Amino acid sequence: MPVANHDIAEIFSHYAALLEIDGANAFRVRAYQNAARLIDGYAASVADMVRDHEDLTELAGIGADLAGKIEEIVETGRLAPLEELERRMPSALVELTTLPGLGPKRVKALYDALEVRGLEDLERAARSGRIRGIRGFGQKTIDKLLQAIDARRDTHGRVLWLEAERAAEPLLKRLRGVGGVSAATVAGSFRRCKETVGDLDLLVACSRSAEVMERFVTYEEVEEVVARGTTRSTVRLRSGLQVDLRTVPAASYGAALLYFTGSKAHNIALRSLAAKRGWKLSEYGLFEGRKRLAGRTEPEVYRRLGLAYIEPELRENAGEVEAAQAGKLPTLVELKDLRGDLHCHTLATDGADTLECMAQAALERGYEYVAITDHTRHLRIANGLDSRALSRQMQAIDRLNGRLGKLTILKSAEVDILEDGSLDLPDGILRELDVVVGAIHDHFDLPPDRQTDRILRALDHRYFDVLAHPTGRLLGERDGYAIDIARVMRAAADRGCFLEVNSQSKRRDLADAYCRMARDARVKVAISTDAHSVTQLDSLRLGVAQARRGWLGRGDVINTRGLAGLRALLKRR
Ligand code: DGT
Ligand code: CA
Ligand code: CA
Repeated sequence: MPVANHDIAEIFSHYAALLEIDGANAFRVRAYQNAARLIDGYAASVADMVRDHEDLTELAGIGADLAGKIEEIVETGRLAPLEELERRMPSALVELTTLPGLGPKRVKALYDALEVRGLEDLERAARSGRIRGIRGFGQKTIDKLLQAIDARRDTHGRVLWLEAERAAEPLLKRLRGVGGVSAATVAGSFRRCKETVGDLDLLVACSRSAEVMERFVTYEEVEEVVARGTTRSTVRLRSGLQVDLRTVPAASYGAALLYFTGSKAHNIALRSLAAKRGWKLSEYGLFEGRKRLAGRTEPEVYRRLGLAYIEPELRENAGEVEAAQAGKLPTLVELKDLRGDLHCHTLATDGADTLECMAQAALERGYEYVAITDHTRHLRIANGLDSRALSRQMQAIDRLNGRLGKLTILKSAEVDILEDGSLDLPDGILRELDVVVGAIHDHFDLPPDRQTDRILRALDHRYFDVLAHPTGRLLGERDGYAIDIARVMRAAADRGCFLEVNSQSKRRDLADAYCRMARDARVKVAISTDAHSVTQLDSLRLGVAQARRGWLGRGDVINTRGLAGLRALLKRR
């Protein structure tokens, strides 16, 4: 199997992180970080390029040294200098740097002074008070660290949805290739499109189970066969992810799919509904005594129970069963409803592709519009644009527009919301933009009322349109900043502003419950990718899944409008 771009990128970013802890030169660290981002977002297979002896130094930011390292990874699957470094320093230190208040320097200090080699050591050192002796570690910092360690433990062993998909796809393909298999899919939390997935639940409809099981347990990524049966097996993959496989005959596929999609709470609600009629619902079907009433497909089971079909994203027993009974389920937004993307970056700041490439990719995806939202000057690490640089980009957009078929590039920026709630660019240039997206990128620790006021002040700005990643959470890394989200929503509704549903796998921000709150507060959302490369434009489906989990319909989402309709919504200024 050729090495995937993503794997090369992970090795580089891991190497960069370890180098940084080791105190290496900042430019060197940056070079590996940039290379990781570039390769991860690159559309063609870098491994194929190596195989075809293409010149890797043609890629932006890749010099001869990096090119050599890429070749080494592609050819050997390893990187010798990284392994050398790992002999001196535990890899797990990298994870520690993602905890709040623990930069690379502090992690190194803890390692040198207290031999803190990972999360467990850190927790012990923090609880025992030994950490107090190290410079910069006051009780407040320690309390925060302990909280973060707890949060980490909660998500421990769960993976982001996108990682789960990456693990599932080759496995599904493998099982679909077995004779007699009529359907194979992933059920469980994955099918419900939760942000994170505990394990994968594969379901296969087939006539010959034994062969399917054999193909499953001999999959090359399997590290351990945890349990093996004739219709049910569990394995652990090399990545640590567990996978359950269940095989069923085609006649009960629908009932089994329903059962293994869950959630458990949803299943229980359905089962009690069946029981009220004297029926029994199980993974084998819906039965009256021994007579099967339904089971081949999911819609058939719902129909027989007197319910409208409930989409997997809604199956959390959060009112969906009652709504289905009353015929009051929302018609959920779909990917094909979206007419464009309102948040993406280019090479001008921290994106990996040029304006032209991003626009071309938007055109290829059939969009009517795409907003180019590069960062602004306050965000130095992303090379944020000042007014002059943004003006130049706007001129470039003017030159491109009209040459890209039906696509319109919207002038925009992801403007930093400064600590006092003012915007990072002067009104003169904000006025020229088609859409103003605003975001918080620093001072995450303000007290809740100040953080909320900061956002409200930004929303008050006459040119403000969309609040990007409204809570700033990063799944498995940090909670969102403390804000009064209900107040933010009321303010957005009053001012005619919009909230973003950010599609990045790690963000999924707004959370599903907040999407639902937004709908109740009559605030519309923009489903956007925040893409930093052409390939990331495809994560729009994750934002759609998130909006669906939050009960949002097409009408709740501004970028389901055509260009004229969108402009009308943005017109309040
Ligand atoms: P996860 O893996 O933690 O992200 O969450 P799920 O929802 O995928 O949970 P999992 O893998 O334990 O089970 C998959 C589905 O199987 C679950 O959503 C519903 C069903 N299920 C599992 N255990 C039970 C149970 O005890 N009762 C019922 N009614 N359903 C169950
Ligand atoms: Ca699961
Ligand atoms: Ca499971």
